[in-house]
Amino acid sequence: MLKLYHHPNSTFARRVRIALIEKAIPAELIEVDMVARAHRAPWYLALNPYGRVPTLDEDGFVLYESTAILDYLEATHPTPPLVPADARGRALVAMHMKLCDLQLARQTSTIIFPKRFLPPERWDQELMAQAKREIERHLEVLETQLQGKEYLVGDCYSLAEVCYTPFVEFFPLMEITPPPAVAAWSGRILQRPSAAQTKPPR
Ligand SMILES: N[C@@H](CCC(=O)N[C@@H](CS)C(=O)NCC(=O)O)C(=O)O
Repeated sequence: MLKLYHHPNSTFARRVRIALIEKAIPAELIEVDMVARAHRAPWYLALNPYGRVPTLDEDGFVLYESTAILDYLEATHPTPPLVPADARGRALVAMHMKLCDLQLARQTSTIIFPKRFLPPERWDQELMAQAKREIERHLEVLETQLQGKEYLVGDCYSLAEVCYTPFVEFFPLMEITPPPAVAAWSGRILQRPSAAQTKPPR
């Protein structure tokens, strides 16, 4: 049985929970009590030396990094597919997954971690404003790519959308008004049952 170490408020772990639901893969979800710093406890560091969630454990095979886990689930549970069949389609999905991490996830964390978990006097407003500008620039690129399309690649919901879902959730908290095609696309992906069932409590 597959085990997933996660936290309900974790954006990166949510990606994996979404894929598990989309693919109807049975898994035991183990909540790591991050408030109690269980992710820094020796037992957890023995699994994932970086002390982050998600971590997957399948009969002793341990894997961390959400995108690596998503690729593994796709390889081991190819139906229903979350990547296109052709090489170019797959490469485009990989490109979007990477760009989501580089151009949105990192900058989103800079803004939402303080907003969700720290009092305003501890916010680095300058850093947060810079992150917001970077996100807005990235959304302009996505806006162009999404013209006339419902999804980023091959016009099918894919791992690219799985990666983006937890981060587009926080446009309102980040006070970001996405351009129209990005707004429609985010609404579409947030409406999926897999997104609704994994919505973070906070
Ligand atoms: N690149 C990692 C990022 C994972 C990550 O940063 N997870 C956060 C929760 S959303 C975490 O565990 N943070 C705890 C820490 O860094 O101490 C992935 O894609 O899995």
